[in-house]
Amino acid sequence: MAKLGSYEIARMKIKRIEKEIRDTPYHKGTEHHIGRLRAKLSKLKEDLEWRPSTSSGSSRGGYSVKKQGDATVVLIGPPSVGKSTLINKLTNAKSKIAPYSFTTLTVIPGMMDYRDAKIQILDVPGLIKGAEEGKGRGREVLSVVRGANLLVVMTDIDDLAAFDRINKTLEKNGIRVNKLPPDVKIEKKMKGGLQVISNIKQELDKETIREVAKEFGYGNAEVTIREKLTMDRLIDAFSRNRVYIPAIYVLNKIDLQHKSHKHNFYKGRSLAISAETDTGLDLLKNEIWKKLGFMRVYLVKPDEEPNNNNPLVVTKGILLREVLKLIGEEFSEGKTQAKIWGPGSKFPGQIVSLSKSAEDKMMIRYI
Ligand SMILES: Nc1nc2c(ncn2[C@@H]2O[C@H](COP(=O)(O)OP(=O)(O)OP(=O)(O)O)[C@@H](O)[C@H]2O)c(=O)[nH]1
Ligand SMILES: [Mg+2]
Repeated sequence: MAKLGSYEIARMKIKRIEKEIRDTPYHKGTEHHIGRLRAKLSKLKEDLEWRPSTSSGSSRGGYSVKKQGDATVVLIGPPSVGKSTLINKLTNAKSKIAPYSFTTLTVIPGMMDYRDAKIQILDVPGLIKGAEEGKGRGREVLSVVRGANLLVVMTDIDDLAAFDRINKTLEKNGIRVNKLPPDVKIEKKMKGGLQVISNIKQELDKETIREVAKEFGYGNAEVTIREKLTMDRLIDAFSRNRVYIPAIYVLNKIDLQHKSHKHNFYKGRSLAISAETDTGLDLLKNEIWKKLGFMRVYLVKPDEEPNNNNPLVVTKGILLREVLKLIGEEFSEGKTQAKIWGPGSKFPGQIVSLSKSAEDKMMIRYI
């Protein structure tokens, strides 16, 4: 019998704990036991990520693409749903298209110019079942996904179930889609044991929260909770490998929709497009822009009338002070206020402090 590597041993441990969790009925009396098992499981999975999998062989090149532009969008979905067709339409990329699966084998980057922003889009190999175990370059694809600012999850009208399948794969890999991180602050202390502070009544009992914290190695810490936690969110709060990424769901090939009317089911949840006939592509670009939280401000030079000549792409909620920082030191020196026109101004040329928020299409002259 072949000797088991540490990867296989860890996977066996994971399987065993997963079984124990399945076999343990969940109620108040077992809650902290389950909490501990879940924490153990999460830690084991974290460790696995840093080890090479023997089953997927050595990592080949092509998967570490430099992030460029104002944001990076990763396009994922099952094989042959039209990912490459779409990236070729949205960007300058020339990704190979073919009527069979596994046409794209590495990461193909493209750049989309949209509303003065440069948005990088990455076309990756199709995600298949078992991706997290390395099938179909799955682990490499998932690691590219982790670096994304936004995911476009794509399938076609013949495989509506792919959305749920892919969501599960992402979840299993610690990738949280369209969710905010748990509102939990963990402060390590030198002594004093574990303090759990919550201003809301929690359904989980404090003992469970303490057990989980301990399992993650926090013996002395202050844990401040500001949301009602489920067990999943509690584990997420302590796990270091979680990422929180927004996503858009796209259903392709609606030009073939006579084949199936089922996609109505996904209306509201997904955007229906045809990459081949360009249907819905403008809507998709707008959705990408919105979901990235982008907006534009216009910088007005001291000697100029308000105008739209110098756009700057920024994210919503940014303060005028932060916009100034982005422009560079030589411009920001000595500037303490701003004169603004358009959205956000009470009247044209209003003078405001730099702690004001910027608004989409605001014209700004720093003074
Ligand atoms: N009818 C129709 N066919 C499409 C559409 N988009 C892509 N296709 C076709 O679907 C097939 C697969 O397209 P690709 O763009 O190569 O798909 P992919 O998702 O990149 O596939 P992999 O790289 O193998 O994962 C090709 O024959 C395309 O011409 C569409 O909107 N409508
Ligand atoms: Mg492809």
